[in-house]
Amino acid sequence: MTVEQDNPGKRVLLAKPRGYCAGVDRAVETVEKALERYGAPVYVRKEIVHNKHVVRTLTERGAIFVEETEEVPEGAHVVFSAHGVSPAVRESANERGLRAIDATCPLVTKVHQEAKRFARDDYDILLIGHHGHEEVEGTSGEAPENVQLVDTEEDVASVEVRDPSKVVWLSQTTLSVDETMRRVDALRERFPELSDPPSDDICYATQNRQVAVKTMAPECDLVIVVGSGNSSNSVRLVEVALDAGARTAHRVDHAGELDETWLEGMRTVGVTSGASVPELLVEEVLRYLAERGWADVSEVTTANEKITFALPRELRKNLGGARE
Ligand code: 2E6
Ligand code: F3S
Repeated sequence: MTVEQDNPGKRVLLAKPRGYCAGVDRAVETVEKALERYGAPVYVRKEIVHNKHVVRTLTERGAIFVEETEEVPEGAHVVFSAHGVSPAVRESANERGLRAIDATCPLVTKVHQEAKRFARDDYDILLIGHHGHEEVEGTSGEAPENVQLVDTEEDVASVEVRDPSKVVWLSQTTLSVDETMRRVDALRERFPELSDPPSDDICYATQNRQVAVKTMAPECDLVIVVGSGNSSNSVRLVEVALDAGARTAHRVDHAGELDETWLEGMRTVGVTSGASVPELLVEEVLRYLAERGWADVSEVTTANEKITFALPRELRKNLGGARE
């Protein structure tokens, strides 16, 4: 049976932008360059980015992922992940004589600077984000006395501030834009003088991937989001797709997790991927779909990203050797 007879109208809409953002690209390259320059092993505190495939590949090349700097041998190189660290983590690494290389995304660092600035001006800071996520732990750690995490609706109702005229909200970089604005509206009902952040905390990459998936979702019977389960921005893409009208949406780490039954009776399948996802994993999903009759792929482009970030300072230094 030919593809056409099998199911006319089978098509794939492929979101663009999708996959690696500038911060992830820089963080992954940081570990690769550190391995090249210093040799294995290079220690990495937490997952460099929230993607199983990336972590496995770097482990194979000699990276050792640890939960805390205490696990790193004294004097060794340690890379801080793209999600950022609190000053307490930096101090602990310093005390142990570790040679730290900071792969924190510059857009996360920007939120840290905002937290420090508002704390200096003695504001109460309501940080919208997900409980337990490494990024909010790092940002909160910049001003633990001033920052309170607002995750759920219940948190909006229970949070208390010292002076309602000196309150600002900041956020994690990888939240759903719409969901965040709902939290802000609810917070503003309680604190009408709530100040906004000086610039967007939800980063360009998170926003762009959500706009792309929102654009194609109303036409999709199924949206497949490639990304790991602990990747906040990837998980948000599933929610955004469903909110925007996709009939169904599923997240998979790789093509091996796709389920044939999801495709039954479907015509238009949307595909996208989170900011920490190598394109190779998307290509495997497209191959899986093509083998089942979804070979007609059209890209839905809502932005062209050009942004790149320079490598961390420690790796930009020219050692005068052949390696640079
Ligand atoms: C660092 C900061 C923001 O879980 P989350 O979406 O935050 O993280 P990743 O690693 O999946 O995405 C990239 C990233 C890194 N986003
Ligand atoms: Fe940075 Fe946003 Fe990527 S904060 S790591 S550019 S998802």
